[in-house]
Amino acid sequence: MSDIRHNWTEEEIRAIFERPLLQLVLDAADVHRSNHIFGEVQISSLLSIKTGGCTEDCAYCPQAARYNTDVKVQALMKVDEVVSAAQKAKAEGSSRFCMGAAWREVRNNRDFDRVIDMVKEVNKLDMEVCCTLGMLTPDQAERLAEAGLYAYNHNIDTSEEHYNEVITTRTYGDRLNTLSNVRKAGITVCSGGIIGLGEKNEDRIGMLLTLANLPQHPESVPINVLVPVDGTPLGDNSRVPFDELVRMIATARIVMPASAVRLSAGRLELSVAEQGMCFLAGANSIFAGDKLLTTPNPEQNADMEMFRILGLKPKAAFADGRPNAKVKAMQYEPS
Ligand code: SAM
Ligand code: DTB
Ligand code: SF4
Repeated sequence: MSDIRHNWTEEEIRAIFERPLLQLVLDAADVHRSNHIFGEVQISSLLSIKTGGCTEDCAYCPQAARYNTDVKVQALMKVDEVVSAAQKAKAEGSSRFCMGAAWREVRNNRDFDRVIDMVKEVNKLDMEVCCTLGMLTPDQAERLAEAGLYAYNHNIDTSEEHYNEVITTRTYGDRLNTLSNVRKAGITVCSGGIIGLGEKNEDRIGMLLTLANLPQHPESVPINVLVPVDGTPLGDNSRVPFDELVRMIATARIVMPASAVRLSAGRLELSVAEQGMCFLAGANSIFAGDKLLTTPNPEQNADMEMFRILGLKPKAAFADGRPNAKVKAMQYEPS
């Protein structure tokens, strides 16, 4: 097992990031092998439970109301529809089910009550339940934890320096605050970002520095490649070259050795060989299913074929334990 460090310096991370690519991949593979079962990949499914019409101005996002995209606004789904989607995802091999809402933040209203019911029902399927609903207060995080939420996704997206070029309607500090509320409630943290937003290498290094120096590393670190969507301010951005994605994944693997690094949005444009190199470089999680939230993702058959070709195996649900139970038990243990 590698040392888990929270005192990385920018120079140290830059020195890793700038290694010759194949050397970097080999080093990341070593770290990966000593901390994880090599070839085991977590499969997570996404469902957009409330789509579009969002008040925020995230420049990459097709769901922001202010941009003219093809996304159709859809009100919060019904609980039974969500449960059916989760059952289908489980039957297709997913161990985690992530529900996303195009909200700035959670409000204490009937919609939140319904999300709580969704969490309870999906939890009964023995899947790891995840939500991404925007900003959360400590009380809301606590309610989600009590309902059985396993993970909460809230991305920092980029470096603090580049953040204001991409989003102006909420701050970097707001994001970190939500992550801290999630952590305190005993829910596992899923947080990463996007490459291809017009950031420099310094910003990619800065984002990894922020994540790697959190008091506890996020259990999952999604690395998304921007999916440029027509009508958004970043719709004309060019695609991130594949070697830059590999470099990002490998560096994340080395600085956060125990975390799951998720090869997230952008897989549709990658060949099996390119994805294979990402797995070699330490990626050990994917989003499966033919849709992410609103944009397409590889078909299930294509992913099954990729698993066969590369000799990958799906990771079972709760293989890392049930942290809600663990945290609660620790809290009540006599000292
Ligand atoms: N509204 C909530 C929020 O912003 O936290 C949850 C949903 S939001 C769509 C979740 C994440 O998806 C964003 O933080 C961003 O990292 C990612 N994302 C959104 N649009 C994307 C795109 N076009 N390409 C890649 N990633 C994207
Ligand atoms: C994450 O890091 N990526 C997912 C999930 N967390 C919520 C979302 C990707 C969205 C891609 C654009 C879309 O499909 O709308
Ligand atoms: Fe809204 Fe989330 Fe999209 Fe930002 S990323 S516009 S908060 S749905």
